[in-house]
Amino acid sequence: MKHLTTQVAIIGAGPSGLLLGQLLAKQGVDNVILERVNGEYVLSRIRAGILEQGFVDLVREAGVAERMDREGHVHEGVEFSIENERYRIDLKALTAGKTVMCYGQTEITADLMNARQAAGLPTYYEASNVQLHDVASNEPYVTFSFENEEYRLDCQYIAGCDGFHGVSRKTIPSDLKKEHERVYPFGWLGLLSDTPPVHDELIYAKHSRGFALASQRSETRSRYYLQVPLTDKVEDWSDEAFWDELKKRLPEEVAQNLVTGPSIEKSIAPLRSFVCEPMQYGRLFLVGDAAHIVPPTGAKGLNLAASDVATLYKVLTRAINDGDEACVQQYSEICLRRVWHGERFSWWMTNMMHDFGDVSTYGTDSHTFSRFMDSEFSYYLTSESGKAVIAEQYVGLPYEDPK
Ligand code: RFL
Ligand code: PHB
Repeated sequence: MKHLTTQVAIIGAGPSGLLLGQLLAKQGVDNVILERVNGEYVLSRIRAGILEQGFVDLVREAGVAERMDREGHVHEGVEFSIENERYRIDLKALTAGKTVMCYGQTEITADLMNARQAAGLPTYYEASNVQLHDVASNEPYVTFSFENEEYRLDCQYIAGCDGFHGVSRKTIPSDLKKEHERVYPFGWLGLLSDTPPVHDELIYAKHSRGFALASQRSETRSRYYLQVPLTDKVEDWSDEAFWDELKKRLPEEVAQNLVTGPSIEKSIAPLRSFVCEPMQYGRLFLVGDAAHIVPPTGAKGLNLAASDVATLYKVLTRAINDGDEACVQQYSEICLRRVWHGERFSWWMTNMMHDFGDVSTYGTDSHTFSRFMDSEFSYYLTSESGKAVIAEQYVGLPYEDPK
């Protein structure tokens, strides 16, 4: 058994783990990251594209913003459509100047990986059988296997940044946590292509054939999504079938401009709302997808991970550098307040924009529910105060500082 020691053991090298590691290191706090898969695999997962101002500021604070500031695109507005009707929400005007940044999760992750490597900070990729021990004590530790050797990592705190299927959340005894979950009766089929985006801002399309989203990564790379039944498989969808269906769901005048091409990546993601309460157990803190999942309709998943990271790095720095150990007790409450707002917004946008078919919801039959949602969506998109409500949440609610 090899012995290692650090101040913070971080489980998972996704965006949460890497950003936390970078911010802690900047404050002089030692950390080691353990990741189950290899770096290329982490970078092959095509996910988020929209970063809130709070996230952008945090990446700048971590000193890793150079490429994001050069290559990312600031979006001052976002579009929604209902069949052929288009509605623009002027984010900047409705939020006193706030905007979002279009820059892929893959790019942020690559930037953080490079910065970590350049700083010589330790990351164990392909670490298997990661297990957390004595997390409720003052001397927690983690064991794992790496290159056919067994390791023990002693630490002061553990950050569980290992996503929804990770090991950290499972370490919290079931009688001490409450898990809230809603699984939706459909998924999103995503396609990435080296084609120019169909529009310079995102378009979220509500359509009788189902939801669609026109997103982007750069002037030459597009990301599109279609709502699909959970029974569909990626193999069922040729590129041609995808483009045909997308054209039907986007407003006609937009669809006319769609440039199609071969897909670089295609995958189906199930949609889920999930929260684990509390997000802390002893010296273990859950961060990002390990603690909560949102359906992607509000572009909130990665952004909620970032606000958890902002809170955790501040309380851990105070506990470790200033000896203020009581400070960490605020972590879960601060995070959960913002998480529930993001959960509610994502759930609401998902309800308003998707076709729930014949699934009856909230005590109404499916037809009535669908009418309520049609009415709610068109009301919010045509009322100035309604648009302001969407804009305020889309750009992201403020972060709360620890006391
Ligand atoms: P991740 O990215 O899942 O990383 C967790 C890491 O932990 C590793 N791991 C382990 N390591 C060691 N031992 C174990 N036992 C381990 N088990 C797991 C994993 O290999 C992995 O590397 O979680 P993190 O860092 O919290 O980041 C969360 C984000 O990835 C996620 O919230 C977003 O991608 C959600 N999301 C979006 N968020 C936004 O804010 N804006 C968007 O526009 C947006 N679009 C999306 C999205 C997610 C999507 N999918 C596929 C779920 C679009 C899609 C389609
Ligand atoms: C994306 O570009 O992948 C994306 C953008 C906005 C969303 C979800 C996904 O709401």
